[in-house]
Amino acid sequence: PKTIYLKDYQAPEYWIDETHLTFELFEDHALVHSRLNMRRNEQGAGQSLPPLVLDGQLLELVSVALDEQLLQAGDYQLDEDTLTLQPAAAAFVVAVTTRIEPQHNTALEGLYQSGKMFCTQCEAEGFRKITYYLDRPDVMSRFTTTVIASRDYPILLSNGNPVANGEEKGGRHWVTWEDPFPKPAYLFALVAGDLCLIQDSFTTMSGREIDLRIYVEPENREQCGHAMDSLKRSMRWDEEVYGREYDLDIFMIVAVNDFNMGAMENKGLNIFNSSCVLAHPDTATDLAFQRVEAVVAHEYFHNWSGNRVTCRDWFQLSLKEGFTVFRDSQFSADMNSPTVSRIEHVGFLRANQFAEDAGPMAHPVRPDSFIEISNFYTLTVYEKGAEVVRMLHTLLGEQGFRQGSDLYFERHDGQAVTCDDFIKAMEDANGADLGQFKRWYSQAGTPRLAVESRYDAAKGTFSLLFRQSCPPTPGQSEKLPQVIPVRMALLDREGKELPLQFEGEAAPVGTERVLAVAGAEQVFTFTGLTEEPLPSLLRGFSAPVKMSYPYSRDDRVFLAKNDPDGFNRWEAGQALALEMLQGMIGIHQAGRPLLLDQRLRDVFYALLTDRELDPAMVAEMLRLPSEAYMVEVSEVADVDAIHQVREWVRGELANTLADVMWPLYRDLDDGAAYSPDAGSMARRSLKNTLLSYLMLTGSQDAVDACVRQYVEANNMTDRQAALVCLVNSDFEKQKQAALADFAERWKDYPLVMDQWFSVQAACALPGGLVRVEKLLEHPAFSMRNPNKIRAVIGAFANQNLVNFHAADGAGYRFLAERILQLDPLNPQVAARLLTPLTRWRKYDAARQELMKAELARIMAASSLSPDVYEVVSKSLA
Ligand code: B3K
Ligand code: ZN
Repeated sequence: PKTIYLKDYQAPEYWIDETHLTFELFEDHALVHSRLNMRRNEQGAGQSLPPLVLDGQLLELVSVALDEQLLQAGDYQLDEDTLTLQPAAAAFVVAVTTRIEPQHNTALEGLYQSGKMFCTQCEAEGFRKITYYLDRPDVMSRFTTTVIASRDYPILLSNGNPVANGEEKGGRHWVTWEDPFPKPAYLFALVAGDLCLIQDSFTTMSGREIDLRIYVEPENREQCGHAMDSLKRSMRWDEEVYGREYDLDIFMIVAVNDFNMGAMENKGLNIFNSSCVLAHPDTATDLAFQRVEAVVAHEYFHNWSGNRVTCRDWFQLSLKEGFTVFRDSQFSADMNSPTVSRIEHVGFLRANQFAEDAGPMAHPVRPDSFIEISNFYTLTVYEKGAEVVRMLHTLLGEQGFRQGSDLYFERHDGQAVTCDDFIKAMEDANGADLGQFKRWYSQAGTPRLAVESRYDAAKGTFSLLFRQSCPPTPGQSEKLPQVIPVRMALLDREGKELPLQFEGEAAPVGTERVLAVAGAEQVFTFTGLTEEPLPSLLRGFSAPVKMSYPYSRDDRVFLAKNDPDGFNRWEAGQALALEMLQGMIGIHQAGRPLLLDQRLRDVFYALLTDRELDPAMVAEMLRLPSEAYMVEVSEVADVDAIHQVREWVRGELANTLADVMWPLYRDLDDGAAYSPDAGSMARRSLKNTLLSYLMLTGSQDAVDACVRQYVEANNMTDRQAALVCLVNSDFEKQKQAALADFAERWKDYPLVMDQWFSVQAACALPGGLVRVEKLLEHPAFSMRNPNKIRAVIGAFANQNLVNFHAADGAGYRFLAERILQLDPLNPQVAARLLTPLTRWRKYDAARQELMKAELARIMAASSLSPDVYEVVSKSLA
């Protein structure tokens, strides 16, 4: 496999002005006829015409013609990944027919069959599995697509608007679609199937009426309301917040069961994993509802940040992904509680992206090189990329950021551009210099920010001293300082924010500031302080860094109770719990008895007894730091100790606070009719958090309440929460009854069965591997369906840390075997499953050896995909 470098980028030799495609779909194959109107790229053109090198993979070439002349074998060159022709003029027409077999496409890239429907997935380089093409994002073309299929596929879709249709002999029919917007091939889409339509409409800000369509298999008809509603809210939001209006007359979403990721933003025809479209209170949890809302918004927002303005090359992926994740997180914050939504994002980022940054696959937001681009749809490109855009928003302010995004869209509409172009628009619109800020795109690794303070009572000054550094990552041993925005306030003894006045300022300005820390060391001094303040730093997690400040435990307790900034209240509670847990892990490892610091219990008591607080926020604060995050912050992670100590603390809290938890649980468990609004979701969230604590008391009352909640629930959130508690308990009889009932009730609902699988695969009780191997035998499991693989194998390897990391290495061996089995079928999903094995440096010497041995075993297998090869070889390097 070959490494591709950003520094080698060259503009294409040819453009494709028009792309005419005709698909003939049959039961055992498909014929793809393309007609490409091509033109030499004049930029840098010399005298002679260079050869035209088209990308193509796994294609059977049927015929190729140049300017209507059929070519003979000697007239072109055919290699494994390319078709090379020699044009004779600067403008010409290429016509190619290829034969493909969507029925046998298990990689789910290109044109494939999912159940009984045909669909496509082209990003990043899937279009070359459909026909020979210049499959790169900077080649943008106007597409006209005709789909011909049997009447068994009544719905035939592609990008743009339908312009013609008709009948053919033999019960076949056709539809022609025309997309007026030039686009790269990765945004091409086609769907054929027997689908039912859910239709609605949206009037844009300029008064245009858009036809909104969701296509699903008939049995899912009742589960589309939430996606449609989310779509309409996204469209309105993008108009209001970014001034972006939808451009085509139709917007379509299609749900498919077999899909490698969440969804895909194809122009005018988004194709979704059914898990990100379908949602009904009986079958989907509140979290699933929120995910549908976020993914629908994300794909819709791509219409501007991705489609109208796209990427020049795949190294720029974060240009569209980081920006679009930022946009969808702003949207989710506006639709739900902003603080809780930020807490969830940050928790996810710190447990997962920080681990990626610390591992062998660490790479900058804009990578310098890759072997397989599919491996770079990462948390770094998406989530850290979104944090980088968020920092720009923080530094430039709401208005400055909007001016920058307006300029970006206006300047680059219809173009394929780079991250530098994005930054340039932000600079030009604000008269700002973001030269140093741009290091966020080129340097990998999570920066450390060590903060100290000094109070001078005589002068009334308070100084904050910042020191930043960033650990080495593969290929980058030295790092330069980055611009780190620190949103902060100073609090007095009551927790009130003090007026902020820098040394040299005439008067205080506001009570919250953003400090732009740019140097390796930098001091900020505030004046006019008559007592020593307590700083509230990095509010809202204003930069993706690991910050430290020498807070005492009492400071943290104070902040957890009093910081006016909700995010930092949560953060203080988490830091307090984390510090205690880490101390106790040492004690546990030394074989000494555990004792709980009463200050954590006191914070919990305050949360449980203050009925004024937002229940969603209380639920977040009652949650201890996740095991994954505790692994991430460990020098050497002892997963058994992490699990045992964390569960012990949860048990202690439950036992000593059961008296206040019970009345609150009963209050919240009020039998109210189901409602999907944010307030009701918040109450369910707190209720179910309490249930999971109460179950740890092991009392009969608790298991009775849990069983009753399971049986009487009028929604999936409550039912699934009760199931999770039972599965993780020792109440064998009740557990088996609930599992059996659940499977019987939902056996015809694949997405609900995914939940049934993952609840069990993630269960930390002993014997996890045996249970998981049994799940693989279940008739509802399939190695061909990515959702099932994630629900069983993914949940086991990523969430079930004690069982996956069993000391005998059986969990590692199991995962390696599944990866080797999956790689020939679906390399993208196989490569993703490797993630937990890439983290071997986090564990003790014995486990490191076992994990590396499995990686080496995979490496030794013959004919690995480039996807798996890249991750394994980099992990062993
Ligand atoms: N842009 C797609 C990702 C495609 C990944 C293919 N390997 C989904 C999204 O980010 O919206
Ligand atoms: Zn995206």
